[in-house]
Amino acid sequence: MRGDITFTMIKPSAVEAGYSGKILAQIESGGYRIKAMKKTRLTREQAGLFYEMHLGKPFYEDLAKFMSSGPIIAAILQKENAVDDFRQFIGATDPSKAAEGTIRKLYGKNMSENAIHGSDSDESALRESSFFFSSLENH
Ligand code: 3AN
Repeated sequence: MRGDITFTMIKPSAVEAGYSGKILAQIESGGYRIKAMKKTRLTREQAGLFYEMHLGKPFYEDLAKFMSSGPIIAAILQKENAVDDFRQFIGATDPSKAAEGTIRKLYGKNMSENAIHGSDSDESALRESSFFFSSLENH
C-alpha cells in the first residue's frame, strides 16, 4: 500500500508567468487536498540541496540556478496513492511529451522549465515535505 502524501512545487517560471492560481485550482479539482502551502524563494545552495540526488548530472548546475531564480510555491498534497497519481496527473518531465491537459503540457516550456515538481517516491515525499515544512505547518 502506497502512502497518501506527495510534495509539489510550482517552479519559478510558472509563478512568474502568473499560472499559480490555475495550477492550484487544477490540483484541487483533481482531488488533492492541500495540507500545507507556502510561497518562498530558495537560495542557490538550498536548491542544490533539494536536488542533491542529481549532483554530477549535466543539468544539475542549471537546474539549481533556475530553481533559485525566483519565488516558488511549495505544497504538501494528500490523496490516496498520491505519489504515482500526481506524477501521472502533472505529465511527463518533458512537456512536449506530456499528455494533453496535464499541468506540464499546459504550462511547461522545456525539460527544466516544466512548471511543476512532483515527488518520485514516498521516501522523497517525506524528505521534500520536511525540507519546507515543520509539523506545525502541516494539517
Ligand atoms: P521529474 O521532475 O519528472 O521527477 P527528474 O526527477 O528526473 O524528473 O528530474 C528533476 C528535475 O530535473 C526535472 N523536473 C527537470 O526540471 C530537471 N531535469 C531532469 N532531466 C533534465 C534534462 N535532461 N535536462 C534539463 N533538466 C532536466
